[in-house]
Amino acid sequence: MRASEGGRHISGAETIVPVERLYTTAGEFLRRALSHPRGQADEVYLTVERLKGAPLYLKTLPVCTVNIRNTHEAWHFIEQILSNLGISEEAFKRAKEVIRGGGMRGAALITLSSGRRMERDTRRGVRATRMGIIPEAEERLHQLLISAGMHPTVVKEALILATKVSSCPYVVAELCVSDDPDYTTGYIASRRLGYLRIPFIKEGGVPEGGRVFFVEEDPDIEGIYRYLEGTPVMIEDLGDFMGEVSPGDVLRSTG
Ligand code: WAQ
Ligand code: MG
Repeated sequence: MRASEGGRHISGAETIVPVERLYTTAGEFLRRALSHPRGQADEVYLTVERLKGAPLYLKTLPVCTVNIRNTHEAWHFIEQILSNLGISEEAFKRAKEVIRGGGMRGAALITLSSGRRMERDTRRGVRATRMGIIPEAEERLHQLLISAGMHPTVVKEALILATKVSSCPYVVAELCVSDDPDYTTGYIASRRLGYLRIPFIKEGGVPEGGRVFFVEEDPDIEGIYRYLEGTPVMIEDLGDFMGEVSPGDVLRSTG
């Protein structure tokens, strides 16, 4: 689903569901498009297609929440952790520009050392699509998120997306800030570190957000698009949920 108002991106969502859940899912996506905190859509596109080929089955990244108290601490932590993952200052600066600018429907691809933008269309970005979760794992995830006090839909969808993206060859890390003005927790995800939730990644009331996928220096762009946009991925199992961790502990584990 993608929804816009006067050409401005409002909301997007994707999933893979069994045929009998199509009606419910389409209704939920439509409701989301029409009651989004970013504004009311005046155009909504729903695309439905049968899966071509068998999906890849993955387990979600392990999840933890970094104990952060304000936006300043959040960005200080992000800068350090990205640097430990081999991401240059240049690439970090470019990523901040993308996220502060907002307005993209997809993610930016930024090379980790020279900090170059690699998307075919830098206004749209690359969109991770064709990913879902099998009903049994979804039920368990839902219970886990509710008892951890996390937003069940937002975190479920972000974790599924981050798990697919982190499994893409050439992607080293992802940085995400919601474009929902009231959702102020973001994350960094990578194969090495898992899914690190970062509270206070932005101030409340800010409608800008975005995603950056940091990629190796000479990436196979065709291959990245084919995998992220084309290859179906289903979550079939859940990684650990580890609660809160201190920024220092995470940094020491990567430093
Ligand atoms: N593929 C690539 N980029 C996307 C996609 C996608 N499927 N969906 C959204 N984006 C980009 C786009 O630029 C959006 O503006 C930006 O990401 C933010 O999207 O554990 O809700 O859907 O509590 O607003 C993080 C949850 C939630 C953290 C992130 O993102 C937590 C969120 P949103
Ligand atoms: Mg959003």
